[in-house]
Amino acid sequence: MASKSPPQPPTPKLPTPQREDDGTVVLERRPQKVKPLQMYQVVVLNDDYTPMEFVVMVIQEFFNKDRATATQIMLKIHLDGKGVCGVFTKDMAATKVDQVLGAAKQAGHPLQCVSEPVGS
Ligand code: TYC
Repeated sequence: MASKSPPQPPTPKLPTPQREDDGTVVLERRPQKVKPLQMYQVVVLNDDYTPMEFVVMVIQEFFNKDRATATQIMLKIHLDGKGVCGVFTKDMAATKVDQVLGAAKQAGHPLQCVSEPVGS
């Protein structure tokens, strides 16, 4: 069955090229109207009680990292106090935070996790 094509973003209107007497083509600069999507980083925090192995498992499971990468990130958090596990849209970052906090709560660990806008 033929399905409807998804909605397309508006096509940007290009400035009309102006030709000077000497043949030079002048294009007016237009300000960019589409602002870049604000992305959010999911930051996991260190604590004194959550087992390292649990943090590695969480990073592997919810941030799709292999074991070696997850271990590196966990050790960075352990040493620096916090570390970025991934960068997402606002909704997806909130979902990741919920997943991490839910898994930690279920396992009885105090692991904390927040999302914050990238670049601020
Ligand atoms: N500091 C914890 C320990 O020594 C390990 C740990 C690492 C805990 C990273 C939380 O986000 C964390 N058991």
